[in-house]
Amino acid sequence: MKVLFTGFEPFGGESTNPSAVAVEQICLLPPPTGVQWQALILPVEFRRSATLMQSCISSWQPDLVLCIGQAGGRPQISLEQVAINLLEARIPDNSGWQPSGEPIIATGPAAYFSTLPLKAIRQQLQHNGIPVNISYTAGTYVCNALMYQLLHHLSAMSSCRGGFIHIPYTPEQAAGKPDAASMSVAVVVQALLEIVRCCQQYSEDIAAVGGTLD
Ligand code: PCA
Repeated sequence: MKVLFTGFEPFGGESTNPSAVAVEQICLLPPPTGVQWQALILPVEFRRSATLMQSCISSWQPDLVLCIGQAGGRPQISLEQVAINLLEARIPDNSGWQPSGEPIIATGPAAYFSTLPLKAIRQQLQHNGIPVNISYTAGTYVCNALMYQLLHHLSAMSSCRGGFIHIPYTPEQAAGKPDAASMSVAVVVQALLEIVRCCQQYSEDIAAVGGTLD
């Protein structure tokens, strides 16, 4: 199984983005038997992030694409269930573009669902003592747009699964922010490893009750 991880460059005034650090760190570890992995770091730009990811998918032909981004302020790993066809930027992206109220793909459906076995992953992370939820909103910024464009791209390919995972602030980022929850990069790396194992093990999701609206 070939696994492509993507992470993002820093944005929004932060000097680091732990999504990039985590995907680079996991790819330095020996992968589980039967797995090859690689990491791609993407710019926080609505259009270019998806173009770069899609050209990597076309050339490397992964079986699984796990896109990671930061949702600072969330207290747990968020397994995103849904990406919506909407660009609504609270702040400009790193190219200076600040779209509002536009579709990502004018002819695309309103939403796409993750094709990862989210409930099996949630169970596995909880079993390993890692805070996690299934989230029904990936926001309306670059992460949602990347997830939407990923799933649009994969909808034409039957053999590749993909989805998006948001991660909290690191303890270092949270240190200057009152009441901000955090998670170390080491725990995020452990979570990513468990997610890959789960995707190896489960071709179908398990039955369980749902997620939360954040
Ligand atoms: N998080 C942003 C974009 C890049 C990132 O890491 C988001 O949630 O849209």
